[in-house]
Amino acid sequence: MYFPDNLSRPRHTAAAWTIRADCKRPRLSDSPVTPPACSSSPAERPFAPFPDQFFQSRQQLEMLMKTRRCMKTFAQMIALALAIGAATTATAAPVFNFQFTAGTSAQAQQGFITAASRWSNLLADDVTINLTVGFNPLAGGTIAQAQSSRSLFYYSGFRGALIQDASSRFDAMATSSLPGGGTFGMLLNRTSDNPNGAGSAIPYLDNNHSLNNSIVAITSAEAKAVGLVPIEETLSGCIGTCDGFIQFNSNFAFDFNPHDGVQADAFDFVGAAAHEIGHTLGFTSGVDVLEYYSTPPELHPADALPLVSGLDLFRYSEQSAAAGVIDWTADDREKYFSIDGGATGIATFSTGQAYGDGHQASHWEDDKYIGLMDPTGGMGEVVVITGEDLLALDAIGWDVSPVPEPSSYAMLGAGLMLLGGRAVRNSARKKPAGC
Ligand SMILES: [Ca+2]
Ligand SMILES: [Ca+2]
Ligand SMILES: [Ca+2]
Ligand SMILES: [Ca+2]
Ligand SMILES: [Zn+2]
Repeated sequence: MYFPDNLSRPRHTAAAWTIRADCKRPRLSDSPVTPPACSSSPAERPFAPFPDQFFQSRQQLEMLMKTRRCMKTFAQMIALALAIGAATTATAAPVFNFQFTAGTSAQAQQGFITAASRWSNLLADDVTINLTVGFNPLAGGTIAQAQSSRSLFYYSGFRGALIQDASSRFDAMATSSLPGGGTFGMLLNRTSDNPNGAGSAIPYLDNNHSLNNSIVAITSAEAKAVGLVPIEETLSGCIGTCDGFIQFNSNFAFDFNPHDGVQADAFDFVGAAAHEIGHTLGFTSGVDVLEYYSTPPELHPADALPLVSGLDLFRYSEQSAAAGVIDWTADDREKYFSIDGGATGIATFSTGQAYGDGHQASHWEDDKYIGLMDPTGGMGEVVVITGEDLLALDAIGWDVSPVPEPSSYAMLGAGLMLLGGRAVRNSARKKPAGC
């Protein structure tokens, strides 16, 4: 993938999730095969990533060991999200326009609509998001496929739009953490022009004000949320113009009604659909693309990868924060979400499938129960939007509605302090006890 000098949009490569038959340790692979018919013990359940793709071809499935302690953490997150949601009042909200692929069942259609309403109940941007969604038999072990439209913008223009759009105190922090002027620096690796050697994993500081320091790749839904006008486009599979295309595999077992819990042998359809929509809204990282193009002969120079996402502008590591820049490397060093220039880590991100922790960088760190944008979800697991998910979307351009009332506001602050304490400046990495 190489971009010409003019601002063309990135190419989208749909990848599919597949499951390789391996009862003890199921994995996703590129070869479509039949999902294993495993029986799962209460303590160790097969775990599937949320169905998505972001330019990825290599996917993995992992096991989850759930402890009571983790469940408690998760319950606390749910309580936090509910406390925020409870204060919702009528205001402007995103409108989700659905096109359904032929054969999508009524309950699946309703599942998508319910998932979207979770977002529109929490966001106040007066925008229309066009999604083509489907629930159909897909080949082999593919659980689902999804992709988002993106447009490239000059960083200076995007930053200006974010400043104009700022409405919460978190927005004020986030925008003031962004470098002024027309470019931003980053810690980077694996490019063909890495000064440590072509494709080297050793991070280097790229602060040379060139193309990849001047351009950001923003999902079209997120662009709308900050008042920018994205290129109208369609994606393979979409009906008409679309901001996202999401398709679930009807060969898998899904529970369409999470209100009474999710069946132990099924995936939470509404939660998974909300997760996919979350990517379309802009919870994504260009590091997944860097990974994809980091193996010879696919190596690219830095300027061929002007794909820093809105969320990546708040992606830091201890090392990048020390250098005053974001971290856009593909490796397994800890990366975290920060809206104060890296001083405070709010939550940790996944670090990549090929060179990181095995999960797409477009997610929170796996199994920390940070939020909906966790990379994996298990059968029987109910997944919900948390304060961390909302804070991330708030920072990248969404209006989280309403500005939380004092009680829930304080709760959000408490949540932030709690999470900030787990992070990042300590070189000693501490997992939450019991998880
Ligand atoms: Ca550069
Ligand atoms: Ca998980
Ligand atoms: Ca905001
Ligand atoms: Ca907005
Ligand atoms: Zn995902």
